[in-house]
Amino acid sequence: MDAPLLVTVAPTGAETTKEACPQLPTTLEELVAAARECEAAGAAMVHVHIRDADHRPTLDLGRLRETVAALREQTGLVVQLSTGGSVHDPLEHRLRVLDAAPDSCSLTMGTTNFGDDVFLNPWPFVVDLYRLSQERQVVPEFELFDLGQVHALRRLLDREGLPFGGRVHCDLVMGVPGGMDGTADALVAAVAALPAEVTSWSATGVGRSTLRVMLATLAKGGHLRVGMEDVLTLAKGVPVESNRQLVERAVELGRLAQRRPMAAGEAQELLGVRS
Ligand code: KMH
Ligand code: ZN
Repeated sequence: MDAPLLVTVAPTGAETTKEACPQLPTTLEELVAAARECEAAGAAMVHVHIRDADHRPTLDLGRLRETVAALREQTGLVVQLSTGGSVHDPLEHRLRVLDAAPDSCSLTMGTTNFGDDVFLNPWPFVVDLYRLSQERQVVPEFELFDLGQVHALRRLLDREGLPFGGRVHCDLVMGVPGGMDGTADALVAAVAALPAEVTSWSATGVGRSTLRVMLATLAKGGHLRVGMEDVLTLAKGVPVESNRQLVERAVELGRLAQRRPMAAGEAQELLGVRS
């Protein structure tokens, strides 16, 4: 029987403007519609960044709560809120994201140069966020932008124990200018270094690394994250029109690798989120 494949969709992100990409889902209605389409196409988890009324990134708690409620009501997807936010969000606002009580939250394991900006994740912040996720019973997805962060994950688990739910899921975010390169070689090195406690992992390749990271991930038996947070073209000069296209492509490549898209219920079990 084909092995299950978790497809996570990251539909919006915090870096692309609505002006640059009008098809980016930035309103709650657009986000929910994209999530529903992506679930129908085979996604089981959604990684969420939200925008304000002017389509700018925000961590407004009221909007976050409304978003979690709408996604729970209108989809069966595992709802993961970003605690990374945008590179401009203060650390205390990023901690507050857990007040919106998502199923899962992203948790980046270290500071990364992010293009011309800095994505700040000092160790004390990582520990505070991790302890808060344990206390609030929110399952973290450890985001790993470089090999040093893989080692930092080992240190965190050694010192602070397992996450809520007892599973350890991480996502290799590859190809960010400042992080690890989006290549098969880098992926193999990162996977080889994952701590023994890791129970599942996915990867995403940013920009033009997206396809080679996807193919390398399938070859190594990992799961996939795709979406307009990470890539805006299907091929050179061919813009992505909807997140659904990216999920469909991931599901199709998965089928070729004899993997079947996991349903949301299976993803809950895989990740150890509250059901
Ligand atoms: N927007 C990036 C600076 C996450 O969601 O946790 C960080 C990011 C990671 O997207
Ligand atoms: Zn994100």
